[in-house]
Amino acid sequence: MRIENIQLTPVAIPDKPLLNCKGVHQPYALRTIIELVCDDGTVGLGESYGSIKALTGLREAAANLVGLDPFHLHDLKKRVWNALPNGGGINAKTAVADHKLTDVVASAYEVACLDIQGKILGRPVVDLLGGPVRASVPFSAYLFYKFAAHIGEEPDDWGEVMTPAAMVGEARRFVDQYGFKSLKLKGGVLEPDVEIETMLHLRAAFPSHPLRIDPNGGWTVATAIHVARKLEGVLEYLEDPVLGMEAMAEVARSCNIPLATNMVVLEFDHLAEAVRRDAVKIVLSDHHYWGGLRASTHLAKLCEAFGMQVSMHSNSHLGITLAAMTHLAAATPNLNFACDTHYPWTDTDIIEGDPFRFADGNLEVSGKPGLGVSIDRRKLRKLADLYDSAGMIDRNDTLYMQQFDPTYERRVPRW
Ligand code: GKR
Ligand code: MG
Repeated sequence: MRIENIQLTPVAIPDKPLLNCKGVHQPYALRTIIELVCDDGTVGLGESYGSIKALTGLREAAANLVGLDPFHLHDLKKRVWNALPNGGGINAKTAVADHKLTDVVASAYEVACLDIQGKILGRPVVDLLGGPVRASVPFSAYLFYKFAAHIGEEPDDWGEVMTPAAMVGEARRFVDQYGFKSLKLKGGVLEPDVEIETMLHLRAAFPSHPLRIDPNGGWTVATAIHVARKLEGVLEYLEDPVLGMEAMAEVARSCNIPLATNMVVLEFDHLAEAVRRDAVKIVLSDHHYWGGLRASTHLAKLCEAFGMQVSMHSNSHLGITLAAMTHLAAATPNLNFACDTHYPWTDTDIIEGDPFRFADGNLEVSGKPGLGVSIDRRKLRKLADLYDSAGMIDRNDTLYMQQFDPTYERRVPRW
């Protein structure tokens, strides 16, 4: 059995004006939907970034994958590396972290190959990763400060969330609607003391929910230490308070909260330095750049060996990604934290049938062959048309923020 044809469809997902330390989410988040079609008609699905560099890399590698046996994942990696000799990163200059193009492309196609393998064997992807260690996977509410509306639009039904009290309202809605039992706040947006107050309000309103805050490196070392000391005993972990391994190590030495990251440990090569400097206690895995689902289980094993823990990172995404995350989380024994997900912020999907529904904050692991999801062609067309009409090829939260506030400057750290 061989891969015969590769379809790549860039899509634009309507998004909300969610704030982070670099600006505000634009009206659309970009993704690429991947379909690998085999000579026997089996189709493997994947989902990856939609930035122009990622899309171009996926396109450039596609021709090299024709003829690949979908069970031969080492060959897949070799073909991707051969197709992209100049590699490079995928993110625009306005991002604060970058991911290697070869890792991103190999990861995206690996998931689609595993979907094919599962379909051929009649087994869910979780079984290809060692089988489930849990029947359902806990996810965390992902809280954002937000503007009421996009430029030129009416307020969305979440309204403006720019105060500690309003954030408790947002969290309440997530908890009531989806049953999330863990809360993560995207920080680095408001004055650090207001963000501390927000966490304290959340603690008072949800006394038994584990809490985290992630300013994406938006704080100086001094600010991070100030925040960490105020929130000792309140947070389960503090995610990327500062940029860079040395700065993370300094913060880690000065507080009693474990530090987590999806910004300083992005590749296997970064793990050794993180361990040597004792800079992080928790690495956030993400199958979109760690090399796919199998490599992400290897990351978890390495973390265990080094006495670190693993959690799971998310960007704006659709249901194929969520299905893959759920299989991976179900097959990762030492994943002891609720996974991040942006999915509830996305009011639309391209999968057939109903979108995923979190129950008690959890998703059941599908027992269907492969990832257990299929594409609704009409829904895919709609988001592909949106991509064509949106005229966006990259994410730029800073540029969009300047439409709200022309004096806004991108500064990381900001506070
Ligand atoms: O969606 O604004 C956002 C997040 O800041 C996202 O871009 C990050 O990649 O959620 C992510 C994180 O944990 O750093
Ligand atoms: Mg993060």
